[in-house]
Amino acid sequence: MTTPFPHSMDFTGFNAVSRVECEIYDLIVHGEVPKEINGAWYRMIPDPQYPPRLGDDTFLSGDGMMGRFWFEDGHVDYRQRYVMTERLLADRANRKSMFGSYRNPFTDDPKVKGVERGAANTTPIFHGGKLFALKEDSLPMELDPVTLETKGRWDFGGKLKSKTVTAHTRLDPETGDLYFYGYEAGGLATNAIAYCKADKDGNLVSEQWFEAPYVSLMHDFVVTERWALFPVFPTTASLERLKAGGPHWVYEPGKESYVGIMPRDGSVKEMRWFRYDGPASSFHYMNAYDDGDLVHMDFGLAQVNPFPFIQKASGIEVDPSKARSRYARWTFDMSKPGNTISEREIGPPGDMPRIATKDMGRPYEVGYYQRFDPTLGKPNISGPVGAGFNTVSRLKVQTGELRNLSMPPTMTVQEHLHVPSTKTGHEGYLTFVVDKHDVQGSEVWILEAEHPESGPIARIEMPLRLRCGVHGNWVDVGAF
Ligand code: V55
Ligand code: FE
Repeated sequence: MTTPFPHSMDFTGFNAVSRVECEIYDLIVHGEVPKEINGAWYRMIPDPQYPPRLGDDTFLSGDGMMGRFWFEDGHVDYRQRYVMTERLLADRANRKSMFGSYRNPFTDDPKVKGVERGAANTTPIFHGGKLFALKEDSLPMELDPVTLETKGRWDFGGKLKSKTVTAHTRLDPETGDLYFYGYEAGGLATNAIAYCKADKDGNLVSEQWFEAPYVSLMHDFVVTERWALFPVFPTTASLERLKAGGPHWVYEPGKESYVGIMPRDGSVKEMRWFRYDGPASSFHYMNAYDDGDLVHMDFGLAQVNPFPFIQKASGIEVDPSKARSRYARWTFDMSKPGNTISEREIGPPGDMPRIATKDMGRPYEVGYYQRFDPTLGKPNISGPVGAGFNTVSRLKVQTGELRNLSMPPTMTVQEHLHVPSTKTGHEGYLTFVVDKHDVQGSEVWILEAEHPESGPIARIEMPLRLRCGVHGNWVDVGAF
C-alpha cells in the first residue's frame, strides 16, 4: 500500500498521479494520420511513484515516465515506462519517498545520503543513436529507444566533468553537432556552468567551464551559426538556504538579468555579458539567429517566474495568466562595445515554442507556441504552472501574423511537437496531447502546421489519462 497524495494543485484533478506503465497496440484514430509520418515521438511526464516525503512538493519532483508514440504507415502504437533512476529504485526498496523537497538533499532521509536524486523527468533526446532522459540537476539517463528499458547514467564514457546536463540542448541541423551545458556544474548551488559539444556520433568533443553572474535557474539556452547565448534571469539559489532546509529557488524581481554571448565554437574567455534591468523571467527560447553582426533572440518574456511553488517561496502572489507578459525579440549588436539590449514585441505572451529542426539557429519565418487566452473560458489546471494552455499559435516572427487554434472551454493542450513533411513546400505537422477536463481523458491531435486554425486532421483516442508532460521530441524512422 501507499498513502494518498496531497490535495494540492500538483496532485489533484487532471494533475492526479497516474503511475501506469503500459503498452497499447494500434490506437484508435479518427480521421487519417498522414502516412508520411514515420518514426517515434518521445515525451516525458513527471509522475511520482510515492507521495512527497514532507507532505507536499512540486509537480517537478515527479519520477520520470517516458512515453513513446510509434508512427508507422498511418498506424500509431504507444508505450510508457518509468525511468529506473537510483532515486526511484531507492524509493521502491523502502516502499516510500526517501527524498525530501525539490532539489534539496538536506531534506532527505539520511539513509539515502549520496544516492543520485535526479528524477530524469524533463526531456527525451535522441543523439548519436542513443535515447536519453534529461533533468537539469543531474546527468542524462540512457534508455533503450525501443523497449524504453533503463540502461543507466550517461557521462560520455567517463569524459564529462560536469555533474549536470540541462534538459535543453541545441542541435546544429547541418553538422548534427549537439551543443549543451550544465548549470550548478560543480554541485549544489555552485555558480559553475559547463559548456559542451558532442559530435554527431555522440562523442564529447568540448567541455569548458565558466562562471555566471550569479547562481540561477538557467533552464534553456540557444545557439546561432556564430554564437552561443546564455540567458540568466533572477530565479536564484543559495547553499545556506538549502542547508537550512529551505527552497532551492527564489525569484528576485529587483535583480538584473544578463545574456552571456560567446562565439559558439570559441573560448569561454570571449564571453560578453549584456545586461537587462527590470523584472524578467523566461524558461524557453524559440530561436536565435545572426543578421550580420546583429543577433536576434525570440522568446516568451514574463514579469514574474510563473511557477506557483517558486512564487510562494519568494513571497509573491500573482495570477498565472498575468505572469506571461509578451513574446519578445532581443537584439544584440556584436560589432559595438557596451552591454545594452534592444527589445521589440513580436507577439502576445506564451510559452512552449517549437520550430522546424532545419531552422534551428538560422534565419527563420515561422514559430509555433502556446498561449492562455482568457476569453475562451475559465482556466483548467494541468501541469506545474496551473492553468493549462488553450491556444496553439503559429507566429510569423517578422510580421507578427498569428494563426490560432482555440480549444473548447473544457480542453487544454500539452506541449506540441513539429514533425517535418517529406513534400516540398509543405510546412509539416504539429502533434500534441489534448486534456479533456470534462471526462478526465486524453486524445492526441495532429494539425497541418501551416493552418492550426483549421483544426485536427487526425484525432487519436487514448484509453488512459496522460498526466501533463513536460517536453517531447520527434525522431524520424531513418534514425533507427
Ligand atoms: C522546469 C521543469 C523541471 C525542472 C525545472 O519547465 C524547470 C521547467 C520537470 O522539471 O526541474
Ligand atoms: Fe523546458
